Amino acid sequence: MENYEVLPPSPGKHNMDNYDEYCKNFTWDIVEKEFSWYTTGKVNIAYEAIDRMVDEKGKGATPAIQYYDGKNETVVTFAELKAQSNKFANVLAKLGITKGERVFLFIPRSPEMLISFAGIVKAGCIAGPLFEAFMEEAVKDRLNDSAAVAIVTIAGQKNRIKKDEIPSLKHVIVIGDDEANLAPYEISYEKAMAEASDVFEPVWLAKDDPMFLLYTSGSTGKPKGVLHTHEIMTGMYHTMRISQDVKDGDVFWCTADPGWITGVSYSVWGPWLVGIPTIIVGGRFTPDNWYHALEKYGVTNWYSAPTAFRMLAAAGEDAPKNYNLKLRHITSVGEPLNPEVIMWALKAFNVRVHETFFMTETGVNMICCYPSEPIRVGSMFKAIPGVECAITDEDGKVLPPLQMGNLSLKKGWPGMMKAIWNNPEKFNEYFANEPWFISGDQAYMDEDGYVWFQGRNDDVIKTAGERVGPFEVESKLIEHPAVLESGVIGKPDEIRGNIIKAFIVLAPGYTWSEELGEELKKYVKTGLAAHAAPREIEVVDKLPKTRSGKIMRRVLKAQDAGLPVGDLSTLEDD
Ligand code: 6R9
Repeated sequence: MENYEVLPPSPGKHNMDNYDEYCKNFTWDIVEKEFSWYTTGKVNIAYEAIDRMVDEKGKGATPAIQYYDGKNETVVTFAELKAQSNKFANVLAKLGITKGERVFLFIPRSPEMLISFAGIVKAGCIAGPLFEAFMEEAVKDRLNDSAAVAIVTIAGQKNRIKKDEIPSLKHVIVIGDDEANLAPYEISYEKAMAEASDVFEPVWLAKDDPMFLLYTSGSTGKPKGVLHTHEIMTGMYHTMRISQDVKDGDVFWCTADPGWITGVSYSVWGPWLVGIPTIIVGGRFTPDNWYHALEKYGVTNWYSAPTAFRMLAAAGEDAPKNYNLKLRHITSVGEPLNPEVIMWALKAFNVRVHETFFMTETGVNMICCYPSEPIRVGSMFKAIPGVECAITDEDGKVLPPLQMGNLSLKKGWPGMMKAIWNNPEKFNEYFANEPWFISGDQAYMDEDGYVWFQGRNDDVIKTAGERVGPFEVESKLIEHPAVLESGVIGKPDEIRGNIIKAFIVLAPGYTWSEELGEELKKYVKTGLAAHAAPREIEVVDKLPKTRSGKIMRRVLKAQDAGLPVGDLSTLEDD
């Protein structure tokens, strides 16, 4: 057991002050009772998160969206969000789009992104949020895999949607375009919204009807569509209370983009479900912009990521002193939280940073530290009440304390993915050791049940908190005529956690140059997505491979770190 520092609980009152008792008495029923469907049987998250806030909870005039682009601010109240999302649901209905059909969102962070998301879900359709940095191939793959019928986008991004290559796609709804520029299949968002009625009865569903489909990367193959249901609202509500510690009067800001799971659960739906506004800060990240947003809104509860904290720390410990901040609870997700970040936050804000662990597949926070409990620096604490965590071996056997193994969660919590779109084999892989959901992460538990994260079990890369599959980057690189073969790894980086590094074998007739390197980076950036582009490229004569020809990325990683790689003359089996 390593040495670790212990930080005492945060001062003040917290939702989990009676941790032991709360855990002892917890059943999901306690959370479910908060929703109207518990008695009516009529389910739609958009009703619980929006309409009900207006109709039953007197929150019509409360802001639901506070959008700030660094200069201008837009506020959308719950009453306006109800009306606007009704309009958008009517736009879809008029197009003949019905329950269960896939409608994608390809919009930078903005009120329109959230309004259309809400409208899609209210209409009983499945929303497909896409990160705005995706380029045409990434967009095409996701729309084709899910047979999407419509997509909402902005004028500046519509050229990345190649409708001719997406047979299922019938409609492209464009925000901010001149009507003269619209193709016959394109619809002006503004015009359609102006013409639509603001009255719409939510399409009533069952708890396990699909709500959204979010594509995420694995270590092999193209990104997989993780399907979530309306039941995720129970997990969102629960974790907004216990993990994010949100109480009446709190101001909560989750900095994640709604194109990723943290954004969907905590920048969009989580705040609405507990009746508070979501704060959306548009534009580019700069320390000044973020500190300014924290001050402007008087943020008390802040959810962000280690890379962002490290970037802020790099701007200087004293930088926050220029701002009048009200922070009292900070949470972090997406990558390991290094002790330096926790120490920086203690100095800069006099607030601890609390780990939260979850995945696209788990939907909501699974393991987290609470403000009412001491922090063992480096540990993620324990699974939330209602979820059981264990460290298991290859056969699903639960391992004793201090043994490293698979971080596993007992299946069946509200918010767990329902399916991998069109890919039951992949879905079943997660549950090969029933009743455990296998995360793909490695961890151990100490004697007191605290979970200590140790890293991924596969080749998935976390760069600046974003999940990138090496296969996608490798595939893109070998499409370039200069690249014969490629192997892609995450290389440890002080700020970003990892950066993407590509090893390439050049095609005959090509020689390496700085220009070629730049060209290849740009090639991935414009073909796939900016965040997936390699920051480093190294030319090698050949790549280490298994007997069946699979690239051994673990060997590349070890070589790159200057670690022993074992005897490479012995080829490995898969
Ligand atoms: C929410 C999100 C999931 C993977 C996960 C793990 C890593 C998430 C973490 C963490 C260390 C934490 N991860 N939280 N690693 N400490 N607190 O990031 O979802 O993009 O699907 O990634 O992120 O490796 O398996 P997603």
